[in-house]
Amino acid sequence: AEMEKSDLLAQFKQTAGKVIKCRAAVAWEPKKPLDVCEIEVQPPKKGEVRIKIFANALCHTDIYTLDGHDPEGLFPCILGHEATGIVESVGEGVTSVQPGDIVIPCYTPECREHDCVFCQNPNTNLCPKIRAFQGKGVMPDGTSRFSKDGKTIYHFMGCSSFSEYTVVAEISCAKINPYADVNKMCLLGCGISTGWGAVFNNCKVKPNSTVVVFGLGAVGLAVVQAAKEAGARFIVGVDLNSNKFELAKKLGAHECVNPTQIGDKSIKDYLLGIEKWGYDYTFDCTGNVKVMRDALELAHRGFGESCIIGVAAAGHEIATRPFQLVAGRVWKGTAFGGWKSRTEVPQLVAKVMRGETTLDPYISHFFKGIEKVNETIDALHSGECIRAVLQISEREPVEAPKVTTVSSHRHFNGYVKRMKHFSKVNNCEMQFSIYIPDRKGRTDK
Ligand code: NAD
Ligand code: AHE
Ligand code: ZN
Repeated sequence: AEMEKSDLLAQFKQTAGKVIKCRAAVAWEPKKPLDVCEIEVQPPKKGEVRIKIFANALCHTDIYTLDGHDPEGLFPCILGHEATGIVESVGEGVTSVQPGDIVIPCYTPECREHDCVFCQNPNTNLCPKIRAFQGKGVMPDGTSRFSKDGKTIYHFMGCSSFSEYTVVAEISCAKINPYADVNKMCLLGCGISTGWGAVFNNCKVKPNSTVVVFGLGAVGLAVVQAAKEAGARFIVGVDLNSNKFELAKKLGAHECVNPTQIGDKSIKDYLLGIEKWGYDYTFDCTGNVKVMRDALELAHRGFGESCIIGVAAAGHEIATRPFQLVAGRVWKGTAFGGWKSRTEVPQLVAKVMRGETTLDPYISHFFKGIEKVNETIDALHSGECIRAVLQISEREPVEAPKVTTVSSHRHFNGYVKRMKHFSKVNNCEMQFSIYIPDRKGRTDK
């Protein structure tokens, strides 16, 4: 917290406990441009946190809800769920964050209670503590913190980050490194984390495996990037838009194919022409139920796994012949890549800050000012966009001590990492090596 300019913290002391009037992008009804207008944001209640938003990237799911495809979509609402911000004030009983902390609001919370069978299980992140309220567009006391001229505006996915200020539950608030680049790390609030986690957590992709990724938006590209990191030997990207192929190849795809450019062949026959028995892992990152079927049926006979990441429109259902599963294929899915949000999102931020992976290629568009919000939507529709980041408030620059990874080698059930940093004490760059043993399980991270 001491990292922020003291005048910002002083300003937060002034607004704490009071209604804040600020600008937000309101979705009054489906399929209409967002309306940037002044709203009122109530102070956080018990167990809640009010956040000043720095940056928000647009995810396809925001568009899906705006376009009226989400059975849980409520209007008017404030969309946005891929963001960074700074805690302005906290409600009663909040202990894990304080004003001045840099946070990523997460649509998947983590209550960490001893009797939460989900938080206590290392194999899932689906903490249900506030899920029903998130689906109804309200906070856990059943009411909204947003209004305009007395009219209630609903929350969205427990985040609503297309606003200068928002209120989220404490259990949805991942506190990250205060030196993090907030214009970049917002991407870890959804799409990229999801793609990485589908590979590392849900499928646990093995070295030397074969992978097909349908849909090369940010989510699919993150799957490609993670599959490459996991050591996959053959990664195929599939998209109707060939503009996506260059980046997919840069991130690790060995081959890219456009189903509209393979003559009369179906994409399934085309891909089975390369790997006769199918692929070890296939991922749907499109939300199209026909693609989901192809993805499942392209999983390897006997042991292939197909992971659904895409979100399908209301009323759409998946289908396949049960024989496909009898023949050993596994159909699974992911929510937020299986990451336990408050625990693991800060670790993903750290991984990026150490230079072990990168978010840079995903940011194809950057807009300054909330009034540009509809330009992020136009960008995502244009087919040229991977992620459009909207800077909602500028953060004072903070000077971070840089520690980056020089090399990382497997060594006796762990890694030896050589790191470098600039030592102010010695006034020169210095290197050191550390040995990090493997984690035994997700819970001892
Ligand atoms: P995006 O719109 O940026 O990318 C989707 C890509 O799929 C585009 O490149 C598009 O050309 C391609 N595509 C569409 N139809 C296709 C088809 N029939 N065959 C091949 N390619 C096709 O979207 P995104 O932000 O990357 O999100 C991808 C999907 O993942 C969306 O459905 C989104 O709602 C969902 N999502 C799910 C989670 C989760 O936790 N499960 C998290 C984030 C996003
Ligand atoms: N409201 C939709 C559900 C949408 C959905 O499946 N959402 C994904 C996240 S998309 C992020 O961009 C998810 O993780 N769902 C788990 C959850 O608890 O919502 C509907 O169909 O009702
Ligand atoms: Zn999303």
